[in-house]
Amino acid sequence: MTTRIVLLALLAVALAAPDAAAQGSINVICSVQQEWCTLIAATFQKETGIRVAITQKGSGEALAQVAAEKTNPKLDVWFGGTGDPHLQAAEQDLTQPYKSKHLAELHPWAQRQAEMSGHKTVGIYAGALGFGYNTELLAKKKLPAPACWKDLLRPELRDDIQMANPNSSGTAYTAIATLVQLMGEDQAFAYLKDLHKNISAYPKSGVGPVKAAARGETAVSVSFIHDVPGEALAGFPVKSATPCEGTGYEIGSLSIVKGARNLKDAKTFVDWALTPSAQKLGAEAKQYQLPSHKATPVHALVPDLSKIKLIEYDFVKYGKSAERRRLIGRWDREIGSQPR
Ligand code: S7P
Repeated sequence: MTTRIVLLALLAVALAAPDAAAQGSINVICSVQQEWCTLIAATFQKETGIRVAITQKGSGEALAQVAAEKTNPKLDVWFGGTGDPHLQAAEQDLTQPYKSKHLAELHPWAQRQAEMSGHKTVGIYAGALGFGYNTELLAKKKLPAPACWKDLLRPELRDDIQMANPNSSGTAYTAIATLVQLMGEDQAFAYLKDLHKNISAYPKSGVGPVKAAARGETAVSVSFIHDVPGEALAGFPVKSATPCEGTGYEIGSLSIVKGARNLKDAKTFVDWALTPSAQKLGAEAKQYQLPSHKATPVHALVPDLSKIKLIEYDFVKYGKSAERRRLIGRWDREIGSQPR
């Protein structure tokens, strides 16, 4: 009798919590914000029984880690972060092709990302670049909200703008590539030189500037605008705007590392991450990118990309390693290393 009760109890535990009967494990590097990373790891593990070891790093740093481990890969999957570095990883043969069974269910922009890379990466979300601004600081300065790139050059914003450092941040690289596409390269660098006078800091992480704007440490940030509603929900006086001249955008991506030791489970993770139920975890973690699966519910706080003046971002050109190296090298020489 006692033995039967114990066996039934064990069966109930196994059925209720698949992670109790874990089948395998994967190592994931995650380039969205920590709350989303933690939520996907816990949910995937609960639903599949596959354990997830997750590390959060920005896009540039994640690319550097995947490249450094090329001959001895420790990571299986790279989740999120701007699309350009995922394309660069594909070009450098750091990631491997995988066609998920959900590919055809994704928005065309997400499928295009996969095609462009020989299916070594795929789009999981999209989001537009713009500004975050602290409404109270701007009111104190009697300044209107920034509406155009040129507004960031106002002398009243001296030492009151933050943009991330493109060496570590995919967000900042997207900003530089956007300005180059909008203005032409020399003019974009002249603009960045002028902007430099108003920059108080170039933080490592792409979300650093908007968090600083939310907390009143800077008046304006150059940021993905989907990072703003989460800060406002947390009670900070912060809003977003997109530039009148036009702006760039990211296709946040998902890749399997070449030589992944847990390939079967990595593929299971990719299939899972492309489903609507996994993609809606982004909004549950208060991150408001546009999900790539057509059937994922779009949260009301996700910015409507059709209302934003988006440029025809050239992902092929700006997703090339040589172009990234060249533009960041020029930024380091002409901007980042210069006194303000
Ligand atoms: O908050 C999420 C997000 O804006 O951050 C990602 C970003 O690439 C990671 O930060 P870095 O700029 O430091 O690389 C974006 O992909 C994502 O939308």
